[in-house]
Amino acid sequence: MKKIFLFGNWKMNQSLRATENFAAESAAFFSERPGLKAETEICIFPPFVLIPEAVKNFTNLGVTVGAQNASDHGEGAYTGEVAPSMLKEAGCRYVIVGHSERRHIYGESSELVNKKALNCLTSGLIPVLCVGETLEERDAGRTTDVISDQLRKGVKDFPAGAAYVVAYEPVWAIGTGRAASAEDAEKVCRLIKDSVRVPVLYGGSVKPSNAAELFSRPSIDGGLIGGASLKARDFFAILKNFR
Ligand code: G2H
Repeated sequence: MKKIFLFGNWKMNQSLRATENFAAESAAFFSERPGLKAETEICIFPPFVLIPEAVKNFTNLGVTVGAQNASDHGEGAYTGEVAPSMLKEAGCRYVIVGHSERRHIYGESSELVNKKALNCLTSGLIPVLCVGETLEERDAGRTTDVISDQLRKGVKDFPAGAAYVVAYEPVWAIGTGRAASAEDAEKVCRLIKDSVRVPVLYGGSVKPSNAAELFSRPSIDGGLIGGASLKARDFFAILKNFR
């Protein structure tokens, strides 16, 4: 049975109280299904300020914590930035880099995403490199080219054997309720897996009703889940429907 990655990207949501409640509901879920932890890698990506609270509450449940972004610089005079070394010290294991909201709202280029990813690797963090095409690119038949280009630039100069994860998130499926079909997602995830041979996640409107079909595809190792990760009930329903 393949190991499933269930990654919850909270984006700019939640609070101290919500983090505590989420942990309490997770504990209740795991006590009902004790075998599940061994088959899954669960990570929650809260906003920076909630990371210490998440680490405090989730670590003993076997749920890891990650960050949604990191600086391409080390410590220094970079107002508003957070260095990977700080995230590592705070207890993070993974860092999302190149999420489409960073690329499209904040204008991050593949070159910057690559610098961030390399900086995370140097600090012993596992980058979750996001790639994805826009609707315009898909309609123009450019999906393969766009994904290959983002991937090639994103992993440039990675040391051999570097630990990382790729998340395929078609931009048109993010937060829209319109997920890619399992067949389309599998096609792109296969393309990625054939080229980089690391875990590949699908993201974009994953929910309890479509997760089982997506995750049962051979090249999809799990999901990066936004909206449906905000409530523990929905997040674990995704897992329940699959396992
Ligand atoms: C894609 C995803 C999480 P959602 O951004 O990264 O969000 O599941 O809300 O589409």
